[in-house]
Amino acid sequence: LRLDAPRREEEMATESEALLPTLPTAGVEPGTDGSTGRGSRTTRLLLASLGLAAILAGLALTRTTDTLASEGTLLDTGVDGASSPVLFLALVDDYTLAMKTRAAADFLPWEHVAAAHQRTTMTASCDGCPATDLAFHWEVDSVEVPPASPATAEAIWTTTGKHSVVVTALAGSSVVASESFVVMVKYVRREVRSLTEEDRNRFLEALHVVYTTATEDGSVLYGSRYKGIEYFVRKHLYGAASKECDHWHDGSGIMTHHMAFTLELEQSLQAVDPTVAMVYWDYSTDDAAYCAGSEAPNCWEDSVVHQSPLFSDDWFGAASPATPDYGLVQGRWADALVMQDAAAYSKLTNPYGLLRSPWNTNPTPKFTRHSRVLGGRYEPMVGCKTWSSCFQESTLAGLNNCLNGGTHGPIHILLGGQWGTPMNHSLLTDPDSPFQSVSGPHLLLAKHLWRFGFLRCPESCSADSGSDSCRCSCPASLREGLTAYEILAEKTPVMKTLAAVTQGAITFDDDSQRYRLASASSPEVEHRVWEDLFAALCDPGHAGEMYTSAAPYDPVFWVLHPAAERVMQWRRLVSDLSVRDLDMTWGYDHRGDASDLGMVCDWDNDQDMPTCSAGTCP
Ligand SMILES: [Cu+2]
Repeated sequence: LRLDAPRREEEMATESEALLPTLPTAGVEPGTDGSTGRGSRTTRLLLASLGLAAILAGLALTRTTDTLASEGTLLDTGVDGASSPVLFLALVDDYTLAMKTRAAADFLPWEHVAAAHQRTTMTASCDGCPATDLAFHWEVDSVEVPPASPATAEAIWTTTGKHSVVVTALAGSSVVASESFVVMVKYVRREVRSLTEEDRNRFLEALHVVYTTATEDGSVLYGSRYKGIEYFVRKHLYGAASKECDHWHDGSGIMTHHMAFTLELEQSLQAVDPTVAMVYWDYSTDDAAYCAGSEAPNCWEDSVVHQSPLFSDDWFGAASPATPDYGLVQGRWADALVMQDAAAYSKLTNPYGLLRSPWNTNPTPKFTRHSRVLGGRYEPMVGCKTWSSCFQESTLAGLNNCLNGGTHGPIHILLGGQWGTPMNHSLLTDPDSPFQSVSGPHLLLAKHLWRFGFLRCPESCSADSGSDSCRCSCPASLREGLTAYEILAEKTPVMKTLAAVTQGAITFDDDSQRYRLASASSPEVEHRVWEDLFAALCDPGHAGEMYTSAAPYDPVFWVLHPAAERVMQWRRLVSDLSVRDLDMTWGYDHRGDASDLGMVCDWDNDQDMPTCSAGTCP
């Protein structure tokens, strides 16, 4: 896991100074003073990697306001320590007030925590001070701050890291107590619905800039940490659409890759607008609100798509646009386009030169979404039940698996969808077909055939060629006499998944060591069905971006993964607090998920076909 090349300490400090203006002052947004930015970049990296921001935002704490204050460090006021009055400081902002939480919870190592760029009210109280004529004097990072009321003052910290607040209690003109407090300032990641409208808009506006301003132009405007969306999509394509295997999703890298990737985007957003932090989408809330917590298979299309505020025009746009190409044409993202003529920029493009998966032969330059998969509705909504099952995991390896296929994979499929295959749909989508359940993983299995070399996609298609002539297929010449059965069961592990998902329609016969079709009346019938199934898998058709290796083109991509990160960090904390153990041995439980190939295909030979062998994708 490497975010960028190691750099000298001075360079890092300079960069953080440029990006993170320092000098917090009460109630006033400070200018770019740049005096003490050192260390804040490191702090932010650490913060995000630990996921503490998400925890700050997400954990339900029930501290009440009477426990908000805490004691500071006594300064020498010349008063005898034994009878000295004691000062307390409490910090709240609009978010912590609304959540009825204290900014620092018991499991954080800092007594006082404030959110970066939030107007924070500091309240002083004194135990043992005279009750009459009491006033407080405030200093934030050595700068005097006027009081907002007799016992309060305000601050807006614009740099992360440690800051100082000195509170002095005065009775008339004499000092009765003075104490110094350390305040730790952090970016806080919050649930998209819990943000104020103003904060949500700032986040979405910064994200929109990333989608509509190329890296080259944006880095001039916003500095070197700015990256445009094409940078992120290419990176994700190189990881996930590599022909040898999926480096980002088929193993324990799933969480580390996506956490670092999300952090990189967050830093690009902060180059545009330093007040924003990453936002997460807790979709179990939608399952509770619109599916009654049932995780019902039809609820996505029937309810969530229409009712969730996520998919309003000024948030993330329609979840299933009713346009001919399923592209978004209205709302905030209407002008967000997939990069065209991308061959000079990326070694992976689709045949039209669009920066999307090579096997996704969709010619539209818009990013697309469809609420159905090959005409059917198969993936259930993910709710609290499924998240809770992840929480029960007792090993990090199990958690890595659960946070991959179980909880976040279905959302990619639900939002992206798949359509436009000319094949015999009824084999997969007919309610009476024993292969109905193959629709869901169809695309994943087609991708396996692509990696094994049986499925080929055109290198290029001209803009005026219709989509019927620009399709992937399994050329007969590459089969070299192999039957569909041999390809599915012996040359590739596809039949294993087919047997698993069809639940009894395909069985393995120990005597003959062959897969059998339970309903086949003769070997000829069985042979024909294998050929039909193979043919059905030989065209991925078109898929919405979220269901592809170009998924970052859909802005929802970015709010999906922090939800998994949050649960992982929560689970780790629960273990740290000795509430429930988690074996932190690094690893991944391979559980036969359809996307988990478990093999690596070597294309660096001089053959037409790759050499594939069992292995973990590096
Ligand atoms: Cu994902």
